[in-house]
Amino acid sequence: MHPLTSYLRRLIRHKRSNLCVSADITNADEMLALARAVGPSIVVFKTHADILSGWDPDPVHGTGAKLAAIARKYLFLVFEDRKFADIGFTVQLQYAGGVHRIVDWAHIVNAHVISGPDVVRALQEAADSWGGEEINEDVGDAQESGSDTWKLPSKRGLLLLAQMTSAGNFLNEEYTSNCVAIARQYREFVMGFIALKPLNSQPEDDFIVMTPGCSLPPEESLDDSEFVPGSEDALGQQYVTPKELILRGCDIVIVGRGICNATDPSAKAEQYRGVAWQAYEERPKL
Ligand code: BMP
Repeated sequence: MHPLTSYLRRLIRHKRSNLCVSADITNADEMLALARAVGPSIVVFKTHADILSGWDPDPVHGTGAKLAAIARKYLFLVFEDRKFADIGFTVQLQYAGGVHRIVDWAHIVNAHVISGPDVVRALQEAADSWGGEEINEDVGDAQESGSDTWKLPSKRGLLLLAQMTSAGNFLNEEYTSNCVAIARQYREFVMGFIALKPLNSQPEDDFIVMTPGCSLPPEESLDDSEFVPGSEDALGQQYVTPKELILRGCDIVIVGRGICNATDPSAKAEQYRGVAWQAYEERPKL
């Protein structure tokens, strides 16, 4: 199993959380404030670094380093939703270079395999040659864990976009099964998928599935920041309830605007955590 997958599964049980908050906001300091506010309720914090104004590129005191420190304090993983999709040579530069130097601070990234399997090999090479500043850093200062020591694995992980939530997308069944085949080829780097359901079908498969397009039903939500499950936003995003996604077998639900735009994001994240965790506990165990 990928070391970050076993770490994440342990975090899920420890924090009683299957929640990833997606920071779909446009200012770097506000993104960091959101990470602190929702930190206790989540196991993954998803970013879109390229939508942020005010990104500080300083490798030691900048935005990425601050986010990584918040992640260590509250015990969650950082997932940069970069959706790499270019040729291998270019994605290596996009992953390790530029203003964001994503590999330095994001434990997890994702990629489309539309350009073929070498995108995965290229990202893996870049991850393997990363300096690994966080190598086995002791993050045991985290709250309720008592004497439990949390060793963050030094490896980076990748999710493949095997299915998408947007109406009319072109990721058909054949494409999805090709993603699974590529993931099996690169098990030491690929942790799992962005998908609408679990995709494990062989005994040795232990891929994580994270699923966006998640919204509380109106009777459970007092906030009008949310979209009604079964409906779409104005641009084709389709929603399902957290309960349904977890009962389907998804490991982690991803919530963006439902939490970011709520009047109290911290309370809202806690509400989503509770609903998703309850469904997880109700789900028959394998
Ligand atoms: P929201 O909960 O506000 O709809 O946000 C969903 C988030 O998940 C966005 O950041 C989007 O980029 C991401 N996402 C998605 O919605 N569908 C996909 O198929 C893949 C994604 O990464």
